[in-house]
Amino acid sequence: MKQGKFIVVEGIEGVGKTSNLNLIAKFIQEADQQVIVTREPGGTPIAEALRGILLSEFDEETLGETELLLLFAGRLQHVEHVIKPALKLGKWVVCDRFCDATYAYQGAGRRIDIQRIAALHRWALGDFAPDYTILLDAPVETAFERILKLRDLDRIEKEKHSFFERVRAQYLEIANSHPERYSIIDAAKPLEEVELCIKALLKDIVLTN
Ligand code: Z5A
Repeated sequence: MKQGKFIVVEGIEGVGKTSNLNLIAKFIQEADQQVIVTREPGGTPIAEALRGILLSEFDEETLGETELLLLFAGRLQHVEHVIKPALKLGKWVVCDRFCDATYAYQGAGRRIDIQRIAALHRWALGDFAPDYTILLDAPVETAFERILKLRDLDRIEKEKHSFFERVRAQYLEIANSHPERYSIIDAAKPLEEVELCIKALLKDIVLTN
């Protein structure tokens, strides 16, 4: 049986992660591979319940460290109950966000020490990691213009502009430090152009597997 791969799509809100997930899944299916599409926070009943807590507003401040613990609690459920079993069956897994989102949002955004995040990450997941990550990158203004046309902002999205500039910068730093497992796509371009870039990238990842 051919081994499946774990592909993650990252980026700030509104860059088009959700819009492009199905395109990626379809491309993989057309290469005769089985694929599941999933997301973080979420992906299992418990992790989806934790997502609800993470994105909701309470009459009590949600500490950055609490976000961090909730995220890794949900992630452990997701990895053990969904991602690893699918990979074991030879399926590909396409996931909307994963651990690098935590380094970007809770690390750079909330300013939690990266070493503390890394220690929790190792404790929870060991060396389990995506095979490939696609970073959709666009200016914060562009991304928020898109979101604001669609819906109200959730608790995290109500953070200041500077928070999202730090998140975006951290994503770019991670991607530039790991060119072997990351591609950066300019998501400020029209969707059709972004789709063409993703398809070109997938040809390398999927068809050479
Ligand atoms: N979070 C965290 O803090 N730490 C973590 O470790 C993790 C997550 C995993 C939920 O994430 C929150 O959790 C998120 C980070 C935090 N909150 N914040 N802030 P999420 O992934 O569920 O939510 P999101 O990023 O806010 O998703 P989104 O709103 O669905 O954005 P998107 O998926 O990137 O965009 P989209 O839905 O595909 O597109 C938005 C609109 O733009 C839509 O109308 C599209 O048609 C349009 N679009 C997309 N691409 C284009 C292009 N290229 N041109 C023009 N228009 C476009």
